Amino acid sequence: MVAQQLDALVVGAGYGGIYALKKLSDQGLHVKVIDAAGGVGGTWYWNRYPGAMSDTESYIYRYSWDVEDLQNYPWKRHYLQSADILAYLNHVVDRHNLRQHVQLETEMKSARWSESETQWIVETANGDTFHTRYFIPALGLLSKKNYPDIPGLGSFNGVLCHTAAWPESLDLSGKRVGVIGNGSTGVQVITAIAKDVKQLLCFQRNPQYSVPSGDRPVEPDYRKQVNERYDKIWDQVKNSIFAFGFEESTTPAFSVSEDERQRVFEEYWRKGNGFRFMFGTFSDITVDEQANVAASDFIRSKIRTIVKDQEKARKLLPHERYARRPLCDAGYYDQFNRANVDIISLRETPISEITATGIKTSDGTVHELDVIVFATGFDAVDGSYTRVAIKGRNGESLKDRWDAGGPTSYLGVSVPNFPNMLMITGPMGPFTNLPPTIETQVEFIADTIAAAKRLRGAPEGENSHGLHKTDSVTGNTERAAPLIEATEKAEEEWTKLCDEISTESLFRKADSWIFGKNVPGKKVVIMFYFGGLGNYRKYLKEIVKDGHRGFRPLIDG
Ligand code: NA7
Repeated sequence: MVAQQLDALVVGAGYGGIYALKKLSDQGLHVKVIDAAGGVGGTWYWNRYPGAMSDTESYIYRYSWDVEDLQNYPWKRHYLQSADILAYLNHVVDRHNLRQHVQLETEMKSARWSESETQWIVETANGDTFHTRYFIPALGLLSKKNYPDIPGLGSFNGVLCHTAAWPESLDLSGKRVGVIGNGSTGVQVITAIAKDVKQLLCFQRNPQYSVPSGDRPVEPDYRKQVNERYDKIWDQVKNSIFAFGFEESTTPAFSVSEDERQRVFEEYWRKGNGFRFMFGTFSDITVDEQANVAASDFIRSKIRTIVKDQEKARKLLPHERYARRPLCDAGYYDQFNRANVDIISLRETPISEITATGIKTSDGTVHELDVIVFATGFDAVDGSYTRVAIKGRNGESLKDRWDAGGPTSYLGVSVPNFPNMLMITGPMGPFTNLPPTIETQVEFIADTIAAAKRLRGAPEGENSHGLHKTDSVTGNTERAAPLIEATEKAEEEWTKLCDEISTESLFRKADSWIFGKNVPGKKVVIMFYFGGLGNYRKYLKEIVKDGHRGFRPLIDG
């Protein structure tokens, strides 16, 4: 098959990939997006289980750059279901005439840097080869499924599925269903299917804290107010920490009276949203043990009140710190008041095996099931990258590099020895509502490419690395823009900064995917920048002002 020559190949057609395609095409680059999926949507294409919902409010779970579309595109509820998000992203692709540049059902198999050609050679499972100056992985944080290695997995005679590969035709009505896992996904799927199934058994290892989402229909007046304030809204979002559209609290939990503390918790419980409850109530829930206990106690008291069966309530009560990614739901705890829904504590009776007819726990019981749902999450962040063979200078493998030193990067964007590989949401990017961070990174990448391109005419000897490129398809040699590549020192300092910022965080003490603790054998390391989107954006601005500090020289001294 003939190799295709591109300026930029974007891998992944989610929020990041779609915007990168638009932005880089607008800059005059010849760009293509490939995706293994049969449609655009990225994470949302795959996660189509019942109840799949973004827990960022609708008005900011979208792009900020299409001002006209912001005013007109409809959203009916305060939160978007996966189908709404897919419809929105398809709408954006069509509205901006991008579909012609998206090649679906095309899985990247490998990407290799060619020093002689100064470009990337990307091969796909279909047998396509792309030669591209810029390689833009937009692979998502949550794309490689975590399928626990439970004995007997292959012996089950019923339907077995992971939430991130939901069979479209699966009808659960009248079925006996077991759900393993109760993170964000498990809580959503359990809440959505409980009313339809004959029996629902929830296999729970560690109970988590969930607060109401506050989802409800959008009133016309609310929409009008949002439309009128959109500029201010984005300004606030992009300068905040978590980019969730609320002001993060600056009040420590114990700087107010007990009555006031309870009043605030109650107010935020009623408003809804997990992030707002964790970070909008008080400033120190995730850094101060006493404040954390106060918030946990409040949620535990709610669980005790909602769940009528005290044995079920006992099993559902979280015992860890409230320090994982905060969850919210559309009535999760209420589902346990249904006679057909029960909770199995895997701390008391762990799964011993999966049998032909169901799940066997350590007490010898075989829980008979028709369907087993794995809501067991992802090999998150770096897992999206290390499952494909990505090789930089001198054939260095990204997987080997990250296996040895942890999944590091500069700014979540660039890795030394992987020139012109510019990641969207790579490891060490901001921990936030993602669309605004994705936009920030795409704009930074596009501006950096533009800056490099402006140097194409720089005199010989300056910024000399990679200044000549040979088009492997046409054979022509021409002056090329300098390569974009973080220095080892910059990566080291950024990693150190990310680590230092998270030192105080109680998140470090929880066994969640945020630090890679959910996958057995995975290195436990910081994988995010916890300094907030506002600070990240300031940092990027300063870097650009300093001539792309931390990158091998892009701008003349
Ligand atoms: P999560 O948050 O990683 O949750 C996975 C759940 O699966 C969690 O309850 C785990 O229990 C459970 N799990 C994982 N492995 C096992 C085994 N071997 N046995 C029993 N239970 C297991 O993934 P989600 O998909 O819910 O959410 C990921 C992100 O997607 C979320 O944060 C949002 O950003 C969207 P554990 O608690 O570890 O004991």
